[in-house]
Amino acid sequence: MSVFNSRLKQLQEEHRQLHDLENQAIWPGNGICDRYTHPVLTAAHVPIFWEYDLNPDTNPFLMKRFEINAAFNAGAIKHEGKYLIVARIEGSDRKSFFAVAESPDGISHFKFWDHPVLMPETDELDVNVYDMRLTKHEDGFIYGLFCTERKDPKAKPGDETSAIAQCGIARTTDLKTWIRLADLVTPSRQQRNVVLHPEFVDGKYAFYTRPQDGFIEAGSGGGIGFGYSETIDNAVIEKEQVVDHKQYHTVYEVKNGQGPAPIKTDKGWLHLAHGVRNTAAGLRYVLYMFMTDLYDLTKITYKPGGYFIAAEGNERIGDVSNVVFSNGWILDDDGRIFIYYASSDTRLHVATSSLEKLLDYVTNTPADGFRSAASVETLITIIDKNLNLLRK
Ligand code: M1P
Repeated sequence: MSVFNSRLKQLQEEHRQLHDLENQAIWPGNGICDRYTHPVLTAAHVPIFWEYDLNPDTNPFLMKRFEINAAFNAGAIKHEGKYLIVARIEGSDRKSFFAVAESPDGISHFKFWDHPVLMPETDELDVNVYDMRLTKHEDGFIYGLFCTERKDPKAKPGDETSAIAQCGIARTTDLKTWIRLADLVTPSRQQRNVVLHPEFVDGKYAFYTRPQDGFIEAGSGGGIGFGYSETIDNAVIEKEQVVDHKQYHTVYEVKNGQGPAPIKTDKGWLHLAHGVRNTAAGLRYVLYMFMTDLYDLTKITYKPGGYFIAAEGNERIGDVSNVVFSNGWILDDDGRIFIYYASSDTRLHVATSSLEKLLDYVTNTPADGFRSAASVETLITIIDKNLNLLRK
C-alpha cells in the first residue's frame, strides 16, 4: 500500500474513533455541574478534507496543507432541535475564524459542517476574528457578536503588535448565511467580550460590553459594561455603565468579561462570565456567575464568591495555559443547561447542570467577603451548622 493510502486509512480510522467517543459525566463532581471525560471539540475534530489535499497526484506524501492548531471558545444555540456551536478555529498561521459543529445530544459526537463560516466584512477589513456570542433576539434574528481585531493605525514604525479590538456584528437565521452589519461604536477605544441582550429594553437594543484601555490590559476601564443602542444596523452606544467591576483580590481582579448572553429566569437574569487574576506564571482565567435584576439589568442581585469553573488536570495545559473561557451555553426545554467552556485556548469542553441547580448555586453560595477573615467567618458558620446537625 502506498504511503498516501496507508496514512489516509489510519487518519480516517482515528477520526472515526474520535467522533464515535461517548462522553461520560465524571462523578461525583461538585454537585453544581458535571464535567465530562472528553473534550467536545479539538483541532483533531476538523474534517480530514480541511487539512489535507486528498489527491495523491498533488500530495503523494499526504501532508497537511492547511494545519488547524486549536478549536475553542464557542458560541452555542439549540436551533431546529440541533445543538449547534460556532467555534473559534485557529490555524497554524494564528488566524482565527468561525466554524459550526453540531451534535445530536449536546455532549458527544460533535461534527463540523463541511465549510467554515465565510463571514462577510465591512469596508475596514478584519485581520482576526474570534469569540462569537450567539443571541436569539426577540426581533427574530440570531446575532453573532465577535471580536474583530486590526493593527493599530497609530502603531509606531516597527511596532507589529499594537492592535485595536472592536465588536463585529452579523446576523443570520440559519447560521449558514450571515449578513454583516456595521461594527459597534462605543466610547471605548477597545472593546472585547461584547454580548447582545436577547430582549429589547425600552424599545432599544441592549449590550454587555468590556471597555478597555489597551489591547490586552483593561487598564482604567474594564468591568462588564452595559449600554443601549437605538438601532442594530449602525449600533452606537453613547454611554456605557459598568455593572460588574473588577475588584482587588478576587477572581476578577485584573479584568473580567461577559460570557454568553444571560438566561432569563423568574429570579432574575443568570450570567456566566470570566475573571482574570495575575500570577507569577501569567494570567489565570476562571469562570464565575452572577444574577441581575429582572427589570433593572444594571443591578447585581446575587454573586457567589470565587470561581464556578477553573481549569483542572489536563485543562490547565495548552497554548495559553491555565485559562478557561466560555462564550456559549444552551438552556434546553427540560431545564438542562449545557455550558461550553474552552481550556487553555486549545480545546472545548462541556459541563452540564440545570436551571434549578444553577439558581440554587447563585442564590445560596456565600458572596466574597473580600478579606481572609471574612472567608474564615463564612467557613466557621458552615462548619458550626454542620457540627450541630451531626451531633443530633
Ligand atoms: O487568552 C485568554 C483569552 O484572552 C482574551 O480574553 P480577554 O479579552 O477577556 O482577555 C481573548 O483573546 C480570548 O479569546 C482568550 O481565550
